[in-house]
Order: sequence, then structure tokens, then C-alpha cells
Amino acid sequence: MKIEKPETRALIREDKDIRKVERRLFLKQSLSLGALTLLTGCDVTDIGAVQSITAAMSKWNDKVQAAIFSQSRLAPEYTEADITKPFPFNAYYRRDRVPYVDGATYRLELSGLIQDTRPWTLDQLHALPQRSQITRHVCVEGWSAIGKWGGVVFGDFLRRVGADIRARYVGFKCADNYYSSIDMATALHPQTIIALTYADQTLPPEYGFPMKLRIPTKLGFKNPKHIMAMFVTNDYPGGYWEDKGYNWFSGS
Ligand SMILES: Nc1nc2c(c(=O)[nH]1)N[C@H]1C(S)=C(S)[C@@H](COP(=O)(O)O)O[C@H]1N2
Ligand SMILES: [Mo]
Repeated sequence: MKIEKPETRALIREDKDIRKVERRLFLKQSLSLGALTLLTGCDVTDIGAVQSITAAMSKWNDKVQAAIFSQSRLAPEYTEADITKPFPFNAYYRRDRVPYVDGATYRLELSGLIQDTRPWTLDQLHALPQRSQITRHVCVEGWSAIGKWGGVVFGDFLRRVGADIRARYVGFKCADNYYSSIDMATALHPQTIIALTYADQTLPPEYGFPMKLRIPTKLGFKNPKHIMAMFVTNDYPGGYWEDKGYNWFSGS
């Protein structure tokens, strides 16, 4: 057996760990599907059973996030050659129901603990300094994919509009009624961006036009697409999947 130096091991460990976790996710899903099938025989609407499934889900998410995200503060970045093609689409509905948002009349609304709550047009957002990242998106449903997103560093944007960065949460409201929220440390993380592009092109509708929050240190469901409004608050805002029992933190 070849013994690698610790530094080399740390570098290659991440990909292996993700594959291991994905395998576990897959097994876990078949298990919970099996459990659901068994439950159907009794009473699938039984509140206790449903609650224990969501509790198990939350605990399992804690383990997943520790395995995937805890190795460094920065998420790994990849090369163009690593990009997954085609990049998967996912939402709580089918692709034919992706919301249509008119970019010309779009205004990003700001509220809560923010000094300057004037709405933003897409042109104004594009006029800010842009950066891109090639990172891995990890979905709790057991898949992951590498993609390239470009846009505005979210922390720069929050500071520009005078957000209270000592507040606890930033919440998001989306055109498809999806919603989510993140802790302020994640909002200010250097790799958290307001993504306006995918693969150097205007963000396509299925990936979240006119904008999504790209957070490579968080699971996929904490990357809201089609964001229409955001707010800064100290009151826990929850989220679409979070309120169904998914672990709120889901990342690092
Ligand atoms: N507005 C909105 N954002 C969303 C979702 C959604 O249903 N609506 N699904 C989440 C989930 S679970 C995943 S995995 C990713 C999928 O993003 P993609 O379509 O770019 O792969 O979007 C996340 N953000
Ligand atoms: Mo997801």
C-alpha cells in the first residue's frame, strides 16, 4: 500500500469523501424510501412517523455537512475541464414550471436592517465588480455537479447598501415562492456571490434568472434561485426545505 504524505492526502481526500458521502446519501435515500413504503402499509400521514423521518434527515445532514464541508474554510475551486455538462436542473417542481421573470422590469428589493433599501436593477448589479468561481454544488438528493457562476461578491454588496453585518440572518424570497435564509458569516464569506451568470452567459431561467445566491460552502437547497427580495434580520426566517425538517445550517 502506498503511503501518502499528509499534505497530498488532504488534497485528494476531498473528492473521495464527496463520493463516499454521495454513496451514503444514495443508500440513505433507498432506506428512507423503503421505510416510507413500509409506512404506507400502515398510515403514511402518521405525524410521529413523519417527524421521526425529518429528525433523522436533520441528524444525517449534520454528518454529511461535517464530511463535505469541514476540511477548510474555503470551498475547493475547479478548472473549466472539471465542469459537469449538462449541469443538472433541480427545483421542488418540474422544469416546465420554471418561473418567468422579466429582466427589463426586474428590481431586487431590499428590506430589514439595511440603510439604503433602494431597489436594484440588473444593469446596476452588472455594473458592480464581478468575479467568477468554478465550484461544486452538492444536493441532499444524492448528486453533485461542478459549475461556473459569475457575479457580485455578496459581502461587498451588503456593505455597499449599509446592511447591519452584526445582524444574524439574511433571508431571501424567490419568484417561485421558494425562500431560504443564511447566517451572516456565510453571507460575508468571500465565495458567497450574487450569481448573474452561468458558464459566462446570462443566468438561464432554469438555473435561477435573474439571480441566485451561489454559496459553495452550503448544500444546494441553501442556494436560492430567482431571488426577488432579500432582508437582513435578527429573527430566524427559516426556509422552504428548512421548515420541512432539513438542517438549517447545512454547510460550513
Ligand atoms: N427558487 C428556488 N431556488 C432553489 C430551489 C427551488 O426549488 N426554487 N431548489 C434548490 C435545490 S434543492 C437545489 S439542488 C438547487 C438546484 O439548482 P440548479 O437547478 O441550478 O441545479 O436550487 C436550490 N434553489
Ligand atoms: Mo437540492
